Amino acid sequence: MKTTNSKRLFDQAQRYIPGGVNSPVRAFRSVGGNPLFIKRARGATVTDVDGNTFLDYVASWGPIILGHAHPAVVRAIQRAASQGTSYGAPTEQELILAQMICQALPSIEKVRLVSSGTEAVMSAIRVARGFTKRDAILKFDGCYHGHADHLLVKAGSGAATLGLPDSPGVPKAFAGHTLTAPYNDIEAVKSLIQKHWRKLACIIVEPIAGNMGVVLPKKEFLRQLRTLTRQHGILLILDEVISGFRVAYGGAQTLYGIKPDLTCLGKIIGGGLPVGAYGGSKDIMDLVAPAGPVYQAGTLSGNPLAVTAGIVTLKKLSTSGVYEKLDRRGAQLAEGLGKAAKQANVPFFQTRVGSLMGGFFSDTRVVDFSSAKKSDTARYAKFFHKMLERGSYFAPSQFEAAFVSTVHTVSDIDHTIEAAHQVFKKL
Ligand code: KE4
Repeated sequence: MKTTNSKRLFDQAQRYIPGGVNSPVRAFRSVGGNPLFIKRARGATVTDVDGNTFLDYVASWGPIILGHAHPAVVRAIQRAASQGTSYGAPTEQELILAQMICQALPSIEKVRLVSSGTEAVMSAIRVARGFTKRDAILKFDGCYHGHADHLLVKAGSGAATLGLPDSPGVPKAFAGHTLTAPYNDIEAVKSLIQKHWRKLACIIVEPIAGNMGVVLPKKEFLRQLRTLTRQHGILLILDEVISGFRVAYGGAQTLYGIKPDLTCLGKIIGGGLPVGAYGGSKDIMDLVAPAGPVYQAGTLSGNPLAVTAGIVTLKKLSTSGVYEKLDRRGAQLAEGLGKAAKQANVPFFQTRVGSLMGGFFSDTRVVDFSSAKKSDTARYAKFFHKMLERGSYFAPSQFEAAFVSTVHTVSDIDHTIEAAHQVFKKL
């Protein structure tokens, strides 16, 4: 596969951009080799600067649920751009998107739009601290909630991939307010709450963990979290930046019937443009400036282009049958990969909710970060490159997710499965 242009650009980029990328996981560090520079994308495929086209299962880490350059999304962005790109003033579009989010997720009575998932989580935690007047937070090992200082404590995703669970530059004092527990370990949560509940403002969790690979919540785990937090006046924050509008129109909270105090969103609600959001009950969200004293602001918050792309995307997702179709495509891919692994006698532990899925080269169940880390990441790296050579682009890290979109066809996925049958035999 010709990659000379990507290589040339990567060499140059490293002179001007740390690691040559604007987000660590893109650098292929955990799978080896050089990142592909993408030139364009359309539908289910991306094409790199050397003209190689791949079926895309990265989906820009989640946002591209309708496929790349969806005509309706592109037209809407073009129309919005012709009326200006940013005003720094309220617009009707922001009201429409806020209403759509509140209608989709009944736990959200009021929502604030920001420009990234990190900003959404950072702000939600600040509101939780302001509301409870407590300082400590509890997160789960291997969950990633963006790169705010107090969250880079045993984070998943890029931090785990780079082996920097406690990133330099995070003052001990900041990390000191962050308690951590193994994902799915309710007993560990109980003992931490017993000791610290008086200072615990919130527990933040990915209802379906997507940053240590995809790890599903044990039955009752989320419900037990909800009960324990309610008993101790601790707010429950569901970080649905990945799962929101991905696994269901109402996110994982609708799927699992959990009513959080605050929800963080991102990715899909911006239709591929920079966006984040956090929301919850009126009495909590009315603490946010200017309604209340908890300060949070943003030059490009509610940007007209991102909001327009988000509105069109959510409108498409709200039509009936979309999630059933995403689930069918997800099942086709997961079952195909599972069969290929089985026929090649390769241990492959799979997880899936709808069009969000993961696969670990592990012969044991993966239920948390320590079991995820036991998987054979070297084998994953080989899988990644061999699938790339055969035209399918998966996440360049074992600690990420795979996604299918509404425009991956049955034959696209069959093509990937055929490649997988060849690849698993060579792992
Ligand atoms: P952003 O700041 O990257 O928009 O969102 C942070 C974030 C928050 N919460 C969850 C559950 C997330 O998964 C993320 C970001 N996800 C990673 C990939 N798993 C972003 C990819 C990257 O870091 O380049």
